[in-house]
Amino acid sequence: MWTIYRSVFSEADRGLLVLLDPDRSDEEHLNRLLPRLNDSPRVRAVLVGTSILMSPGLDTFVERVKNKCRKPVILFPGSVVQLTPKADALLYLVMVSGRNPELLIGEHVKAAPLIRHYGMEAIATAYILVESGAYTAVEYVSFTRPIPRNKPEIVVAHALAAYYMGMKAVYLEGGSGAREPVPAQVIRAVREAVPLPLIVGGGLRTREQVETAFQAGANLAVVGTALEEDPDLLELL
Ligand code: 1GP
Repeated sequence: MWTIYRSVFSEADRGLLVLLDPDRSDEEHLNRLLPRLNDSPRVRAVLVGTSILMSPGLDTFVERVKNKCRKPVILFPGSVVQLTPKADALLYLVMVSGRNPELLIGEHVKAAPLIRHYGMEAIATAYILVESGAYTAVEYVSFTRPIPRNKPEIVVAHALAAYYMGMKAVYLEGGSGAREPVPAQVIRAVREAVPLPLIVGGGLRTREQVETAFQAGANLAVVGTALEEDPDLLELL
């Protein structure tokens, strides 16, 4: 147990998580992107997930990813329908920034027997949505409001609560395709208050933005949309 957590999540280190949306990753895209991940020491793991899964065959998708890429594959599920035993681990996301009971405990109860059956590593992760300058899919689908981006102290209170509850990581999320990434001052405030691996994602498109997140204290930076648009960007991140 905790093999993936120990190898991928570290409070003292920095790395990239590459997010694959199964609905937006066709064979050509996988062929262009995945072999490069093997060669990149910065890439720690592949995340697989989306807000609403439109296409069937998640098992097959994860198998295809694993056939082409040696990095661990971690599920980043929008709901319980996005579980598959083919992955190496699961971000057991608790959307602590919202007050939607389904995303605080409901989906988790539905998923728990399957996780047990699969023998899968479930990494309890405080998922905190931060306002990013635009209305995002995750805001709409989750029926939650993001925390204002100019209120780091509110973000800190949520992250601390998750830490005291025993969660194993914090994910600061701007939303896929966010206009503005999570502000450095928010990342820094959480880093100073909470001794947990810190994941930051949403709207990261350039090396400068990724470095800003790392400098502020992120351990893992998630990049999805930018690599969907241009896999060549990986070398520049
Ligand atoms: C979304 O944080 C991830 O959940 C990645 O966002 O698609 O904007 O890179 P992007």
